[in-house]
Amino acid sequence: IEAGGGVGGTWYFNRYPGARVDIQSLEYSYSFSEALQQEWRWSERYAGQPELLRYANHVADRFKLRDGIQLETELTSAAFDEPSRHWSVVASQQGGDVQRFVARFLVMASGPLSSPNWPGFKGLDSFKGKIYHTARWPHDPVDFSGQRVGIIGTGSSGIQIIPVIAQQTSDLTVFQRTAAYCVPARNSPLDETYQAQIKATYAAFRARNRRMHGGFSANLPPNPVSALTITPEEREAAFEARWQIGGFALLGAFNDLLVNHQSNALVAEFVRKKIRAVVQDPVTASLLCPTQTIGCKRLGVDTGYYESYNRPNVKLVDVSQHAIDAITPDGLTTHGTEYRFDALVLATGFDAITGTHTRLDLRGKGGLTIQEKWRAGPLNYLGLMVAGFPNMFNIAGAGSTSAFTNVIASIEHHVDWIADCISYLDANSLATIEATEAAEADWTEHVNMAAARTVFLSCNSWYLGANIPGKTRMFMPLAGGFPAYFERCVQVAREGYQGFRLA
Ligand code: NA7
Repeated sequence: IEAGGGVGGTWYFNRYPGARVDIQSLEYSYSFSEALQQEWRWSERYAGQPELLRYANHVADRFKLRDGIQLETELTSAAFDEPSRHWSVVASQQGGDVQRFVARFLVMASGPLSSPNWPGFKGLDSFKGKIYHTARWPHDPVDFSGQRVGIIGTGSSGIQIIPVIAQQTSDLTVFQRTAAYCVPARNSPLDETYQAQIKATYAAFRARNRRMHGGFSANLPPNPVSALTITPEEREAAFEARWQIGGFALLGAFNDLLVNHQSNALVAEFVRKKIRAVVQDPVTASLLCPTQTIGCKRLGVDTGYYESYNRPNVKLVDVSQHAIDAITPDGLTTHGTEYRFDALVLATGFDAITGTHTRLDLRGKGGLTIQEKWRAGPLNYLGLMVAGFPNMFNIAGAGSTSAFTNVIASIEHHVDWIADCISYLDANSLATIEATEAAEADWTEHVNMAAARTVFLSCNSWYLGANIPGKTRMFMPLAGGFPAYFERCVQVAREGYQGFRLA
């Protein structure tokens, strides 16, 4: 059941100009078929959204998956029926037709970043011009030429779209609540020789990346040395070398940048220096320099983001001290000033990881709703299952490494685990599998502890649910690294699905 009008999920919906993956294409791709990974040819180091969508469509065609996918259909409710031990699922099709399904298993592959965050700005409906959300971008090209554009949000989506719109409009005003740390993508056409080299030993390349903390190489494996044990000159040289490589490589320059605040402050200052060197106006440069811990929000991987602010048609407005008061028919007001524009872009992100579940009428045993279950945070076991919701699996959900890693590696791992689990149940004539409350409590503690060992709790991020007013603050993804997580899931299965009740 797929809400979109085509396959591709995030790459179907997030089709804003400049949308691009932040992990190298050769890594951010499926490994389950050697034929697929040999035949697909990536054109860029970091594929853009159109290429990623073509890839998703190619996979759907190549493996003849389309007959099993019902597009333009939205899951509205799902309830576990205890007597029959099946899920009753209701979905609505575009046009309003309601469809009912009965399913033994419910696999929530609804994505960690799929429910857009539409902030409840006062007066949003009164705006006379068009409003666009990066996560629901129209299919027809949007022409901003000659228009004054306002954009709210400077996360990964904002920092990708801003440089592109800046070239099209006569006047772009960016409203920034939190300055983002960005690292250069250094995107380029993918070198054919390099692509051929990787393909010659693709299985080994994938296996090596799965042993990395994030399930990907970040262009260069992490350096197993503390940032505090070497001279300032050596440290600067290490940061600079990784800055030149681009992407997430920078955070691998030392092994304690994300666990030690003193080391973290050093790399944060390194990036601030880079921002000040690029942005010519000192006031704008200072507003663009983030003050929070680096890495506790996902880094932006940019192409010309900071440079955009040197253009005469781009203006930055800080809304960190004084929030946006209201959207008006002609723009917005903040701190007593009205900013006027013809079109408004919301790059305001997502109700991440749990947002799609909690917007549904999802009921487990005894009619327990997912909203009640997750009132104090998204309890789960192994990120895969929730006690009280038998036979419901989550893919890349809360409590798993999820979007904290190369999400394609995480997805493949989950899909394999779930497929093996269902085969195991069938082979042993078992009808249901459900996480026990005890295993769930232990796992939730494990997820909390893993986050507590890092710097990730020190700023507001979507990982913590802090971007959604009223959402319970809890670090949702597992920060303990992909290899350990992978191994734990395998071990649980090997030992007869420890921590699960099978019946
Ligand atoms: P993000 O990273 O959540 O960024 C959303 C941005 O929108 C961020 O700068 C927010 O500021 C800003 N925002 C959200 N609500 C408001 C309000 N009410 N007022 C002003 N500014 C606001 O979402 P993205 O789509 O950019 O990226 C999500 C992930 O997709 C990314 O991490 C990658 O994994 C891919 P804030 O920082 O909350 O102060």
